[in-house]
Amino acid sequence: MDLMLLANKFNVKGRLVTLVPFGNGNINDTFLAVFRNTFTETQAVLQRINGAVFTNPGAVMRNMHNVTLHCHEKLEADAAAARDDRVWQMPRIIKTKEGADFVQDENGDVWRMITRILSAHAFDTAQSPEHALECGAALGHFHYLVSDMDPSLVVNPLPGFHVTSGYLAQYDATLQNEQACELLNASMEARRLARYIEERRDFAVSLERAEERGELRKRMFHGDPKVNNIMIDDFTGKGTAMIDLDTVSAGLMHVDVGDAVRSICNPVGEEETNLGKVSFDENIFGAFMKGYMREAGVFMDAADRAYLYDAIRLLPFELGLRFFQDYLAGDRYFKVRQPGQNLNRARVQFRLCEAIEAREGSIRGALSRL
Ligand code: GN1
Ligand code: MG
Repeated sequence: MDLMLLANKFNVKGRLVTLVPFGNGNINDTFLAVFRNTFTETQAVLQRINGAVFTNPGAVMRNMHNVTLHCHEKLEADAAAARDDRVWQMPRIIKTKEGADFVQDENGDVWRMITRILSAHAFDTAQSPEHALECGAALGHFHYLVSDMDPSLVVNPLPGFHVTSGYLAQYDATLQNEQACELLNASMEARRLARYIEERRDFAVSLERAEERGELRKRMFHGDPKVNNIMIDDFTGKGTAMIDLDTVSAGLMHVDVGDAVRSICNPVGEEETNLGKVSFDENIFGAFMKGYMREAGVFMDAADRAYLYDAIRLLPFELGLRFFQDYLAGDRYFKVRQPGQNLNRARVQFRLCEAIEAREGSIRGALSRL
């Protein structure tokens, strides 16, 4: 279906004047739609849910419906009570003219439209300690928002998501494939990364074991709180919204903290090719954790705190493993613009994991002072 026709199926006032690719997502296709009338304009985000990744896009939309319903009610009650120093926001689903939450095209692909958070931007890297603090506050506030949501209102949108043992199993299965072995043997860097994984197999299941022992428990989490999913107000510099709600479901808060930290504390971001520039910025880390604890510290007990370091070390390892497995499997999951991009992304995440391991004492020290 023509994209313009598709965008016009949603119930937005005004005439559609532009539709342009938008954002840097690795999974879904995203466009900015601008609708104008005589006096003003409406900007909205049109997205195709990647059906190869999210095999049940209808469930993703039902989750989003229930999560936004819960959070919007809470946000409005808090705003009415003037609880906060700012207006916290969350995107809303824009219904179709027929009143549905999404449109299905002739290929069976699911398209949705959501409101754009205006006068705010997200960044691919941390801009300053103040920015990192606001990212922490935004994630902490999000955890507060979903903390009293009934987890049975959401289904697991992506079975296996953030189950590191499952990613290891998938990696092992990929290595049984002849083409994957060829790719592995063709590059010294790939073989180095494979050794890197072997040395960390025991550690990789640390959070899963803690959950099995009952030390950690699943709550509602975001699932993908990387820095460019955190909107910052253009006028005040404060965090205002968490976006990309596809993976909001039951999970460990630790995973969110680890994932946000891995994306915020590496100053050069996920696509750097010079590993010498990849590092773990402890100053940025301290600021992020301060903002996070301010909003979500009350949800953490001693066991939760005891596993924060493992989460911070694990998430770059897990994402590196996912990128590397996808490289060996022929780039089926994460979108690539050039060959070898997923291999490079894995190099960056493993380098970051190494930087974290080298600073273990100091990171644990900072965590114990929170
Ligand atoms: C994917 O699409 P995007 O960029 O928001 C991925 C995350 C990764 C991230 C790495 C559903 O998120 O888990 O951390 O890429 N999302 C999914 O950039 O797999
Ligand atoms: Mg995402």
